[in-house]
Amino acid sequence: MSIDWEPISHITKIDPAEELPLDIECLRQTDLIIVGGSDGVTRENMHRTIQQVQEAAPDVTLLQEPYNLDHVSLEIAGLVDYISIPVVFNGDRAHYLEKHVDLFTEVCRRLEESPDSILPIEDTTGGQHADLVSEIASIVIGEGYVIQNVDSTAATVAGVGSPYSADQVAGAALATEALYGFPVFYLEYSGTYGGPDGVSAAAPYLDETALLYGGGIKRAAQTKEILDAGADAVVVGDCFHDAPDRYLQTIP
Ligand code: 1GP
Repeated sequence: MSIDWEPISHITKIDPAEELPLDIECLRQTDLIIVGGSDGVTRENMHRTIQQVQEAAPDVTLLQEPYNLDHVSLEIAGLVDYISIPVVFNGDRAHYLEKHVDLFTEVCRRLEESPDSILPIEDTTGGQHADLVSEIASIVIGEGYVIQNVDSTAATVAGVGSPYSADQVAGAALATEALYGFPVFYLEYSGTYGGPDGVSAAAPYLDETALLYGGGIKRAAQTKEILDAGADAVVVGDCFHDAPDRYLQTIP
């Protein structure tokens, strides 16, 4: 099964290291929820947050965005619909290629020990790797990711030195779909509103791949501006944690 992006225009990103608002039933009004963060996230706060969110909005598609393999467990994976892995194009090498080779090397190691030790996949095949691989591929999603706010924690953690130009954003978008085949391209301005220019640059180069914009969305007019520029969905993070009333206004 893959995500049907057609009805999805508003995504809420929840940081497990931050407090949840007192009332989180408003999450039933968003179209998709991502739980993840790059600072202060532990397996415990990840698990707790995912449990609370899943109970509050059981019908909303739920993605876990782990920062490293410590955040992945059978219990957590059993509560979410997908595990999404950011591939930060403008991050440093340690957070791009090496990180993913390390991550999947560890997945292979654990699968050799016991196929269901890390992901909720059923080994009904006596350890036929081809079937295990296809089950893993149905759970794990790759996200082509560009971080444009170099002052954000996400940029620091991923070793992002400078933002991409509009031409580079377009190239990264095209590579995401045409080369990597990831279902998501995520333009990330975490903590600051970046405006529609990057979205306008990327949108013509994406067809099957969903174009997500995140960063500084606090008003309905910003959601509209980003969607009008060609994004499939806006991602709202800080506003959900800091101002739940205003957050509701960001939902189209
Ligand atoms: C962060 O892109 C998301 O990963 C959302 O950004 O927190 O600024 O809303 P904000």
